Amino acid sequence: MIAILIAILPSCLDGSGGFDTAGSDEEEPNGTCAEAQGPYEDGLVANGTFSSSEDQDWYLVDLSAGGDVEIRTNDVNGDDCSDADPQIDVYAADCTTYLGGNDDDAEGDTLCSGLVLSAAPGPLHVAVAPCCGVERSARYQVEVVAH
Ligand SMILES: [Ca+2]
Ligand SMILES: [Ca+2]
Repeated sequence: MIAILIAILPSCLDGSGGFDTAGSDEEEPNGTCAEAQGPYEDGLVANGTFSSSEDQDWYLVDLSAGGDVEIRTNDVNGDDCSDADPQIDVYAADCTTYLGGNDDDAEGDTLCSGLVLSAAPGPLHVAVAPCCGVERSARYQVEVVAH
């Protein structure tokens, strides 16, 4: 059993520094900006599940300082996010000002998503949803890190 666990561990690490299964669990309903769960401090790590192709999961992060903020999804399944194929979209405090988004990472080598944007201090809304309308039920992890 120990040997099996050791063999599995490396697959839990992704190219952006790995992940920690600690963190907040997603709680439905969270399908709109008004229902965003939080507020969380930056450094949020949240573990969620897409229950269908229509599932949107919104999170509210209250940034204590302005500057560069990285929002990314991590490969929790050891499959380069190919199961969840999560898309990230980021909105300002008013829920309508679009700040940026990403589907597959800029390097194109995984279906995990990630972006860095310059944000002012205050609320940031992060929507995570399965890309492209394909029916999915899959786990993902989203992380918001201020630099
Ligand atoms: Ca969900
Ligand atoms: Ca949801």
